[in-house]
Amino acid sequence: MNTASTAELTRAILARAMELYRDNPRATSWLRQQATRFDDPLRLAVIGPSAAGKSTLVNALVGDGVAPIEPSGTQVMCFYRGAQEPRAIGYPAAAPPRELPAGRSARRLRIDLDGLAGEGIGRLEVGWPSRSLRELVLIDTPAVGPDSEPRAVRSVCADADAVLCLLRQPYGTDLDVLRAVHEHPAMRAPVNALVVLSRADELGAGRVDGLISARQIARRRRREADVHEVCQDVVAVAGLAASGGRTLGEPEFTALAMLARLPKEELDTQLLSAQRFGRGDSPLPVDAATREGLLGRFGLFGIRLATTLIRRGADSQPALAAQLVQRSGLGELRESIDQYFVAPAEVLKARSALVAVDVLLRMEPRPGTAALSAELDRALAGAHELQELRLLATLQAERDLLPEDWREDAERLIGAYGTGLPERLGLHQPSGAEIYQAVHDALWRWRAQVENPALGVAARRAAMTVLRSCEAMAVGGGDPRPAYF
Ligand SMILES: Nc1nc2c(ncn2[C@@H]2O[C@H](COP(=O)(O)OP(=O)(O)OP(=O)(O)O)[C@@H](O)[C@H]2O)c(=O)[nH]1
Ligand SMILES: [Mg+2]
Repeated sequence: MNTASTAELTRAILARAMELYRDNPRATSWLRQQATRFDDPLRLAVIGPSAAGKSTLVNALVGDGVAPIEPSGTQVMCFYRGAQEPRAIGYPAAAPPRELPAGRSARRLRIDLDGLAGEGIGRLEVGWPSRSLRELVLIDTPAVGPDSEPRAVRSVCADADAVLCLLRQPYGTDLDVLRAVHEHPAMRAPVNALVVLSRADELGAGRVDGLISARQIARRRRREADVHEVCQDVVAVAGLAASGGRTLGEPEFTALAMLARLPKEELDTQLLSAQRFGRGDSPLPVDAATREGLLGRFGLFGIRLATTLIRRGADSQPALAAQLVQRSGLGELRESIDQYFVAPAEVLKARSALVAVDVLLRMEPRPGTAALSAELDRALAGAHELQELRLLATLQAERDLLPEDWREDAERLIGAYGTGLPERLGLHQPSGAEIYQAVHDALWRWRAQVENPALGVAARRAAMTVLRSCEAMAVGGGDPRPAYF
């Protein structure tokens, strides 16, 4: 099955809106922007309160030191997109965009902001060569917390198709930020938000095994109703250790390996506090400037983790880098981003465009908007791919909604492991006949569940969505006998 139907429907609605507002240049330009966004990769905003670790996580995801960029000390929206060469464009609030000198050295972005001195900057666009930016545009955003105006929260998310909301505490009011994101009626269903328990090492009090408990907290939280209502998944990530791992240099590995050779108790004592580790008269066999550098790049926890991993056998720079990425939780976060955002990117982008048209119709009503608005509501409510995303989130959170075997079958059929026919059917390079048989079997299985009186209402509704996915496969799978179904 593909997502052409939702995408086509969206393009048609955009075209109708364009026609409706053809005499309004501001509205037309807004609509044109929405249309061109379809060709962009999915835009993912990293949001959260001050010092939550947003810029650090952006670096971890990009794999280089690109954030933060703060012209004259102000936080601005900063977009990172894939490019052949480093480049940067500043968008002053009241002047034309300006190209800024930008380059790369020692895996860091070097950017000259002098050309913007004294100007209020609206946003910055950075082009950066990174494999991770092929499928995503990442947005580093100014801090918003539970005390921020909902309008401020929505403005940092306005250009995003999906959000990573960083929280330092698993409980408390920080989730209110996500509630504000979902305030728009069309945004209610949380199909485009993940919560990241950032700085997860601090939840585990800095112990090397503390990340295990942070991960358990994340797992528990993702099943709780207040969280499930606003996001699809909760992942614990120690962002500083992750970004250190992704950008680990050979000299850093050498310094960490020298530390790892010390007797464990001796090193542990020196790692009790940043102050002790950084001391000028420290007995450690690594000079003060290098230690200072390691502290800034990895934090105390990152150094503890890295030296432990080296002792346990990660004895080369690539081995340690890979282990740091995995242990820090970044690997799991990437998997969630792939599953929830990258795989259904087309649907999420279509959804953003529909919501944007909806906003315009509400702000600038005129004859004809009511009919288009009704059509748009139908599109948002009826798009089957969106229903699949909602059901995936529900099945993740409500593990006992369906019996385990059925749940796994349902998750696969609605696209949890990929939206192509073989992935949905769990077949490797299937023949046409195998596809036909598997779709046919799935249809009968799920038709029976829809009518199964032993299931509750919610479970039967879930079964109905799965059945619709099976029906779509039957029609879209190239079967020459659709009448059979
Ligand atoms: N212990 C620990 N510290 C972290 C982690 N991630 C970031 N930090 C530290 O937290 C501070 C803030 O990190 P940033 O990445 O700048 O946070 P931010 O959310 O972008 O901050 P603002 O943009 O100023 O709101 C820095 O001193 C980081 O070194 C982490 O995973 N663990
Ligand atoms: Mg920042």
